[in-house]
Amino acid sequence: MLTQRVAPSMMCADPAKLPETLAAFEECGVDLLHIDVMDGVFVPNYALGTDFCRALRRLSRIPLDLHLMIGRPEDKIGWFDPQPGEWVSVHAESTVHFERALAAVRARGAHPIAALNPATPLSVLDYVLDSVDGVLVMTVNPGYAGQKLIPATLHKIAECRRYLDERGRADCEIEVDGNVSFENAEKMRAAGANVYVAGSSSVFRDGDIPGNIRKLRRCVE
Ligand code: S6P
Ligand code: MG
Repeated sequence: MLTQRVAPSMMCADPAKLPETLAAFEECGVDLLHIDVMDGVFVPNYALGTDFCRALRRLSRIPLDLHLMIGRPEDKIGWFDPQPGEWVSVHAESTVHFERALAAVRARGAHPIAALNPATPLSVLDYVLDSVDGVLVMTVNPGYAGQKLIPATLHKIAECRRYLDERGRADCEIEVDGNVSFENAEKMRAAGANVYVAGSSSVFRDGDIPGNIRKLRRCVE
């Protein structure tokens, strides 16, 4: 049985309130801090970088969950200095050296996660399954917070769970990212997800961060 994990999306956090937000996360037992790294090339937006990761490691003991939405990730993983126990997602669509990038994450003692855009078939995992600890199923197109769930991705989560179980990877985690509202989180959980990236649709909604985390946990426990 996989642990149900909550990973707030730091791109949605108010930078002016970072210390108190992190203190609330520690208090609530948040599992991972989701960091969206965007390079303006792989996705049409810029977001969070290496200095921000360094600052978070100083301010909090919660492991980082780096979501790399960048070209040539295999050349840049070291820039982020992934620490043992942290998670690093690499997009299958972002590199012709997918396995090399995942192996570079593993070499640093971090957890390699294969990230898939909504339109990307699960078959891209066929020859990298031994190199991953999890799959990040994007439930929106990457690039922005505040988008609407693409409904077909709910089936994809269920297919992904089946795909992994049939290949002896019941231990492989399924992370979901994009419009993880309270309502959608229940459906994602029913489909087989166990790691929830929580942004403007849940944890950062209406200001009550601890209340929102408790509510999200109730939806997925
Ligand atoms: C999107 C990014 C996500 C968002 C998150 C925001 O490219 O990977 O991690 O930050 O989805 O959450 P919400 O609830 O606004 O969709
Ligand atoms: Mg993300």
